[in-house]
Parts: sequence; C-alpha cells; structure tokens
Amino acid sequence: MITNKLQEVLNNQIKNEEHSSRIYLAMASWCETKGYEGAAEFLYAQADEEKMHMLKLIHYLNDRGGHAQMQALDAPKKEWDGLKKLFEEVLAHEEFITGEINKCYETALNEKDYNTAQFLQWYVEEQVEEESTMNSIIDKMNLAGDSKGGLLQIDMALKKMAGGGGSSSGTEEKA
Ligand code: OFO
Repeated sequence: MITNKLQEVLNNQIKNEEHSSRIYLAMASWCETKGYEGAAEFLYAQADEEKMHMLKLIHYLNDRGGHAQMQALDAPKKEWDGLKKLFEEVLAHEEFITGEINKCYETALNEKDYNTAQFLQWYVEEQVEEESTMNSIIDKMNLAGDSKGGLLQIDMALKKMAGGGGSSSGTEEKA
C-alpha cells in the first residue's frame, strides 16, 4: 500500500503529465496553422507520449492500492513568437518536469518505498533523453539562424523524428 504522501506527489505528477500533453497539443496546433508540418507532427507525437506517461502513472498508483485522480488544468498558451521560441519553451517545460520527477523520486526514498523509486527510474531516464533531444533541436535552430532554408530542413528532420526511429518515445532520441 502506497503512503498518503507518496500518493499525493504521484497524483500531482499525473496532473503534470496530462498538462504536458495539452501544452504540446496547443503547440502542435499552432505549428500546423503556421505551415511547420514537421514540428506539428513531432509535437502531436510528443503529446501522445505524455499521455502515455500519465496512463503509466495512473495504472501504477491504482495497482499499488492508491487512487489516481484527475485534476483541473490551466489552459495552455495559444500563440508563440516563432518556432525557436516555442522549442525553448518546450525545453524549459521539460526542465520543470525533471524537477517534479526528482521530487517524486525523493519522496519515494524518504517514504522507504523502493518499488516506487524503481518504477520512477524510468521517468528519470526519460527526462534526460527528452532534455537532450530538445537541446539538440535548439542547437540546430541556432545554427540555422535566420535562414528560411535552414528552418525548413529542421522542420523536415522533425517530421522524420515524429515517425519514430529506434526509441520507445516515438522520437529519434528519446525513450
Ligand atoms: Fe513526461 O516526459 Fe517529459 O515531460
């Protein structure tokens, strides 16, 4: 049986994962309207991944005798000031999520729930890979600078990443 304290942080993480999914859906929709087809596909796939992360937590919490509960979410932003700014926000959001996962992990250790700590290890590794993926996308955008052709190439690369490529997250570099 999971402790109340751990249940509280895991429920908060369920909310975080669902919120991440909604943020990436909003970003994908904006990209689609701006003609960034590859970025849109990449972010729609990312939104699906976040939903999967949420479901994995829901099932785990319920399997351990807890009760996963859905919560109210703030509406995501609707507009971005360019593709690079948007991906910088993705990275900042992932860094926030890494901190949140670390809090869950720390609580599991403090509560001496080593099964949950082991379960959360997957999320810890996932965050390392997601931050690395976002950093590399931003690096490429920095290299492209103001070049329209460079941005188009990045958009095409994002489309390829969204199609899967040897990782469990459905993107080129993530688990
Ligand atoms: Fe849920 O993987 Fe990052 O946020």
